[in-house]
Amino acid sequence: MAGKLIVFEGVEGCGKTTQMQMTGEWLRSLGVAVVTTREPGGTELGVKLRRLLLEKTEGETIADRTELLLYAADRAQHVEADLKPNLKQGKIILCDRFVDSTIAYQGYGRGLDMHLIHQLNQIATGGLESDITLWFDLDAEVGLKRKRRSGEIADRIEQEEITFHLRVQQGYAEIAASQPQRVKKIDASLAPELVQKQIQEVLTNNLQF
Ligand code: Z5A
Repeated sequence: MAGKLIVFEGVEGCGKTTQMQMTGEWLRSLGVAVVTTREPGGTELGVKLRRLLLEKTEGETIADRTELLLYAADRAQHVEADLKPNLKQGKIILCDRFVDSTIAYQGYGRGLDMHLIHQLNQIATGGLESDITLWFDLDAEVGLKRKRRSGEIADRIEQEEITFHLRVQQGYAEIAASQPQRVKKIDASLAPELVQKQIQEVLTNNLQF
């Protein structure tokens, strides 16, 4: 495949969305063909799954394994209908969350079996991996505070207790330590311009546009 898949990962409020936009603008200014997408919700079906996954529901709670399967279904559709076609066309894809979110949230956060998660990720992606994953390293409590300050209504996962978010944060740190070639740490505690500077350095040093 000719294109490149660049994934943005991290805890809530780490600044992924802000930085994806800035990165897109920077790459376009260099004449690079860029598309942006996200999980869950990168396809029409995914938008419906995202609503099911993140809206708070009265009464019935979503079981952990159901949640895992819904994220996997979203990903399988995203890979087939969006990521693979764009990569074939040589596009640079900026993707808000991918397989490491499932490892961090459903694996470290929910405590689901890692072997099962890896198997499902494999099925959902058909083996597609990111060319590079930018991990926005930020204290989970700082991220949640940023989100609260933004005034957005907290979704189902954000409302989990702080220990859940701390496990997710730890998960990302372990993923990054185990795959330093693919996962690059970005200090997300700095001002947006300084975070963007790190991203541009990492992408310039690791990818050829
Ligand atoms: N999830 C899962 O469990 N398993 C999976 O496999 C997948 C996902 C794929 C939706 O993700 C949820 O799905 C997520 C994990 C779960 N859990 N929740 N909730 P999402 O990515 O759509 O939602 P999110 O993690 O809450 O991201 P977000 O709301 O889009 O936040 P963000 O992208 O990290 O940050 P932001 O929107 O750029 O910034 C947040 C605020 O901080 C905003 O007011 C900014 O102006 C401010 N900000 C941004 N940068 C800075 C800096 N540098 N300094 C200070 N303030 C800043």
